Amino acid sequence: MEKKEVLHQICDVINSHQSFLICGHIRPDGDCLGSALGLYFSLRQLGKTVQVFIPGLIQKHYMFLPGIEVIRSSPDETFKQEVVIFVDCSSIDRVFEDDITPEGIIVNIDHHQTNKVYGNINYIDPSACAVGAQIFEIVHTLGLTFTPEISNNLFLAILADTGGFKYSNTTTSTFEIAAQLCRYGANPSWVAQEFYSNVTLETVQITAEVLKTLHFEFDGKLLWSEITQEIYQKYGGEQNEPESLVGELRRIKGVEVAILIHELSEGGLRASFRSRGAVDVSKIASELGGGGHPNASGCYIRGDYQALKQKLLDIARTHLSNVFNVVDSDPRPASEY
Ligand SMILES: [Mn+2]
Repeated sequence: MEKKEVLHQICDVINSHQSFLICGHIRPDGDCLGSALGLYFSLRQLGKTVQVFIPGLIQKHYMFLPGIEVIRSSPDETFKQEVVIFVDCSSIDRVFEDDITPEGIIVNIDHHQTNKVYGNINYIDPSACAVGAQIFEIVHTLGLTFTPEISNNLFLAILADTGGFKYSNTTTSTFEIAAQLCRYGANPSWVAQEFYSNVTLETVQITAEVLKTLHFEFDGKLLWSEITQEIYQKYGGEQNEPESLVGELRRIKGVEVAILIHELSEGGLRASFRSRGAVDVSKIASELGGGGHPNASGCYIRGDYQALKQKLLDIARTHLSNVFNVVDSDPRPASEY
């Protein structure tokens, strides 16, 4: 279906219903939060009844976002919505355990290639730099006023998912939308200052621990490291997770794939994968039950941490050997590079 047609379908559903539940994925990132809140203020402007549900912890450096206080970390059982709008969620189980589909018309707005197309209406656009850019189109099509609340939230969504306009998903349209948002009252220096320059000391200390133990393989093309529960416990827990650290690891010259593995307190692991482009890391994540983009993906698996870590690394090694035609991996300590 054409994008214009989907946009109009979504606007029709919005205009013809009164109560909405907006859902974002567990451990939300900037795109998820900014998109959900930008949409929240837009629906409120239309006089709709709206709730926002995003499970799990929200990191401290997002607390400046207008409307952040309306987000519920558990669903309100008494709320009966007619429409559920998922933002930035490749599958329903990113929000609801056991993939339980909530009541109502399901609208799925996402830009992940690996999206499971689970909605009654699906607006999936892998060419969109951020879901925030897709919400921009919706708000525009609805003919609403872009208030500073909407504009700052959508600006953060785009800033976060493009790595500050640095990643390959940054296009002419990204800058056009960002420019429009600034015209409508988004304040880029304020958003950037709040977002990038409010990390806790503990976050920096966790970063330092991770950087002490870097594992290079394949002649430096693969770099992986881990954050164990021991590290988290030493530095105030997972709310101090260094969010963009895996992206920093990818910056090291020669690194094609960077992997950061987090040990879960409940047993198992969560991992983020970043690629420079040659290796499609969404395929690695998919093999582990996760998903994402070709250059940025993730997975979450319960079980024995050490065993899962080895499995994950073996899968990653296979993908790297396929791309680079290297049979032998060459594990060397970081000091040799
Ligand atoms: Mn996103």
